Amino acid sequence: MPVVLYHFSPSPPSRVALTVAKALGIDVTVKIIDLFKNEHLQEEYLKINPEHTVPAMDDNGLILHDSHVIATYLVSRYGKDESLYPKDVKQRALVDQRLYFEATILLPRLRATTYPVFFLGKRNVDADARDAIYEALGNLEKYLEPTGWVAGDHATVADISCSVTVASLEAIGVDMSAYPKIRDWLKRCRSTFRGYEEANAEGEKLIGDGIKSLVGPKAYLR
Ligand SMILES: N[C@@H](CCC(=O)N[C@@H](CS)C(=O)NCC(=O)O)C(=O)O
Repeated sequence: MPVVLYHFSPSPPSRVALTVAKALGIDVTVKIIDLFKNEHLQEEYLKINPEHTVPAMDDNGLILHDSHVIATYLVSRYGKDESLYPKDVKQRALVDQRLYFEATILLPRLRATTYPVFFLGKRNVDADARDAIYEALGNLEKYLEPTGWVAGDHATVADISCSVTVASLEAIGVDMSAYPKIRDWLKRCRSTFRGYEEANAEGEKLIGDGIKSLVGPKAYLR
């Protein structure tokens, strides 16, 4: 039975799981959970993920519902080699560190500005929430300095996790002009991971157009 991904394309973490699956060439069945129609709050989905977030994954009875865990599981289970999630303890610790950076800094800072707009009727972006995004990007720019990848000397799942969220920040109107290393890395991520555009093009457009239509195209500019 193919791996099932519960997915909603505007959601960056959901696209992280799909991007990893496509990069690995895994046969996945995608089931859409439309957050705008509250499908994530239906009884049936709550049985799969009581935390009602996307993505979730069902691999023949193993259910996981966090993009970082899904990403590292898929590489460990289906990767032809370990390069996307190295087994070396020190290399892996660095990859984990950047995955946690995405989980605890990048995504929450994006979400702090988009969730209230999409779901609570807010129609602006607070300056402090906007500045927190730029602070995180400043740190990411530094992480990219040594090798051009976020963890170690080659592309890993941490690059997928961070780049999908950063590309979404760009799509909603965050100004990337001060971050040349991020801009170069985003381009490399798009061309390095097989299926990246296929997994992300629609969702980037939906989140970008959606947010810009509700708060205006310049809401994230300083
Ligand atoms: N840490 C989780 C975060 C997932 C998450 O926050 N997903 C959002 C969409 S971007 C969601 O499903 N929100 C619906 C809800 O919280 O009810 C992950 O990386 O998978």
